[in-house]
Amino acid sequence: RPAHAPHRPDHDLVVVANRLPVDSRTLPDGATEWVTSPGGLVTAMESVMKGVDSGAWVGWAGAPGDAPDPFEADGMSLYPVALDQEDIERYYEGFSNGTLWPLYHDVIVEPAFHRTWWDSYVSANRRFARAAAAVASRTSTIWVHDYQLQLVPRMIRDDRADVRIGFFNHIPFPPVELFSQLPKRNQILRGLLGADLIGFQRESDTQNFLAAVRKLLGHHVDGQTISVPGLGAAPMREVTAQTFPISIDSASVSALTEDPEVREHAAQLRRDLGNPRKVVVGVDRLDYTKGIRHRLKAWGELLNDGSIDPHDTVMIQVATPSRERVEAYRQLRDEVELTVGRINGDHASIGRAAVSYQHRSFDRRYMTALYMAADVVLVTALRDGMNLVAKEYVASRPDLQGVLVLSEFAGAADELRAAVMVNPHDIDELKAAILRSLAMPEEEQQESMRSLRHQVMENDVQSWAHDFLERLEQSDDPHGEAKPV
Ligand code: GDG
Repeated sequence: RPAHAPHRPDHDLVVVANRLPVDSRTLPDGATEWVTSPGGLVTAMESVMKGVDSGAWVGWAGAPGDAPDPFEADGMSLYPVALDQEDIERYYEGFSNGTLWPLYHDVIVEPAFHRTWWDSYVSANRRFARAAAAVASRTSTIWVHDYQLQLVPRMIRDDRADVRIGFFNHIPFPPVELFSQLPKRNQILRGLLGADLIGFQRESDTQNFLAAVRKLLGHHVDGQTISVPGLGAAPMREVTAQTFPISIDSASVSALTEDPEVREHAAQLRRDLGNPRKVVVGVDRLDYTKGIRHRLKAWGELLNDGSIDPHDTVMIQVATPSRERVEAYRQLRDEVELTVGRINGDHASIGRAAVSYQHRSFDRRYMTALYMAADVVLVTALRDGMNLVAKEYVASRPDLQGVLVLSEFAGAADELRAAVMVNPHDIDELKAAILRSLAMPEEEQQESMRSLRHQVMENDVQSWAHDFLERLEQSDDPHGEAKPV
């Protein structure tokens, strides 16, 4: 389609995601400033793109209105996609975060649905697809990310039959019994099946997707291979669904713990808290999937029971602001802050909080310091695709100290078997797990952390991306010839 791109740039890898890795922010003098955008996807892909010769990233720059011109950052080309206020309300806050997000996370809150949201989802997906197709060369690989863009693989395929297309779903894929509730469910499945390879976090996600394709579309599925009938006279295509558990840039997180300034931050943090005996930490986007309320309930009860002494044990909860215009997130914030207020009202002393609650984001170095200062990290998600915080904590403990409490409902539970596993819905079990972690002897901590580190250091985000892209290369050659290496 030369109309889109008279001079098609030659990118080896084109990443398509809802957000660019940087957000534009307009300064008071009208100038534009670029800041790293939040969330797990950007954290993961940023380091992958550093290893690619000619990488492009297509995504939204985080502000409504016209898209800024394409620009270069960190050695890659960024192609902003425009979203206006209505797109943001309907495509992003609406269908993506009001319909898909709760439905894909086990209906923890009730999904809402409006047909206008769907229409906007379709048109926004088309805009991302066109932008990606316009910057892909004949030998490019296009890698589409996450639930906001599930129609994009098929839309690109319709436009550019000559490129390889991968899709990775960062969040869970629900059981077919839940997925079936989704209006437009078959369009979503067909959208995804435009890809050659569809990746999921956990084996259960892959199996749920395969079951949905079988039951709802009636396609033939053999192992992880789906036979997708071509349109008209086009031949049958083979699409693979496979599990690729995402990870973090483990070596660089681990290396940060050697940095004198980061070490000093960690020490200062404990001093600022009044040198408590134990520090317990939670780090989450303020999202109802993360189980923050369950965690606080358990913590509050432990203080009320007298099982924890607020004079020697402190909890820090970092709750990074997220989706603040979506009603369920406003409600969650109110409930969390009410609970924190109550706990502190009952148990804090002047000058020392029982729960130090931080509704803001910190830089990466400070986050590492926080993990280094944490005797226990609580990951109590009610449902989570993977949960990178769990892996970051492990990578931050080359000293082999510290205990990870991990929900079995986080994808990370499939790999991080040596953590203290919990069902966060069972408050008594959660309380017992916290007490056990606080009392765990050093040798036991070492043993568990050694095993966790082995897992996290061996399986980093670079190997995740490598495995995915290598598998994608093995899919049918779109040109019917060997691909130049
Ligand atoms: C989605 C899936 C999946 C948090 N607060 C701050 C901060 N963070 C960083 C964490 C971590 C990332 O954000 C959050 O990643 P998670 O994996 O915990 O969760 P989601 O944002 O929900 O991510 C998730 C992920 O995609 C990747 O596939 O694991 O299941 O839901 O890296 O450290 N970073 C900084 N300051 C903060 O205040 N710098």
